[in-house]
Amino acid sequence: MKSTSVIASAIALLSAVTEGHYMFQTVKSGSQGGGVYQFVRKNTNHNSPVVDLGDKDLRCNVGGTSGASTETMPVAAGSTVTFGADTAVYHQGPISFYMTQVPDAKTADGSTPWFKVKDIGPTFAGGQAKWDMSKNYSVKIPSCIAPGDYLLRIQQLAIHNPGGKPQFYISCAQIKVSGGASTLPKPTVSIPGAFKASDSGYTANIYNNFKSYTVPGPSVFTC
Ligand SMILES: *[C@@H]1O[C@H](CO)[C@@H](O)[C@H](O)[C@H]1NC(C)=O
Ligand SMILES: [Cu+2]
Repeated sequence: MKSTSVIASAIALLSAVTEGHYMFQTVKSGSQGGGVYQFVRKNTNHNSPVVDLGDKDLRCNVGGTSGASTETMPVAAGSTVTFGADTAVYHQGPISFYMTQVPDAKTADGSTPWFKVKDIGPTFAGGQAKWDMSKNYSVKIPSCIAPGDYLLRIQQLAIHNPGGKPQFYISCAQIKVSGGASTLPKPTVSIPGAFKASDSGYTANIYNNFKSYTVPGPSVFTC
């Protein structure tokens, strides 16, 4: 039918123009940081999302397997790091922060064990879910972890389209933690591997009787 093909081509056009997405480009901590892709590895996919649960690009996005041209930002353990995106997040879904300790943040490929530092899920009030859809998201670097190089990873999991595949929007920052202590963070997970197609927070339908939500991945490590 004619109307169907008109709709189909309209949808094709729409998905073509909406391919680029909000990208986390900056990190800041106190007076440190702020430059676009100074301390954050640059993706090469305009954040057209990663959707395959077995994809190594779930670690630091397409183009982010190393960071030779990315600087490493000094951060004291216990301080706050804020990511900034070029435009505010506009697909509903949770935000999570992960870290992995590495010998050298510039060359690390993200194959080392990751621990989760923070989740930002929805809040529920009056039967309505509210998602934090912002340009900036902050995380506190745990005060008890060992000093050294880490990748600090932000992940926004867009679940706005139940029935379609959830979409991962990711960036990794390179940081060098000073101070701290010697607590070994746990639990750790590998990426890919940490997210399963059967996770309730992956399959959730946010439009249908949506009253509670569990962010996918391991539990959050606290000191
Ligand atoms: C918030 O994000 C913007 C980019 O959208 C960035 O320029 C700014 O530095 C960020 N603020 C902080 C505190 O990181
Ligand atoms: Cu989109």
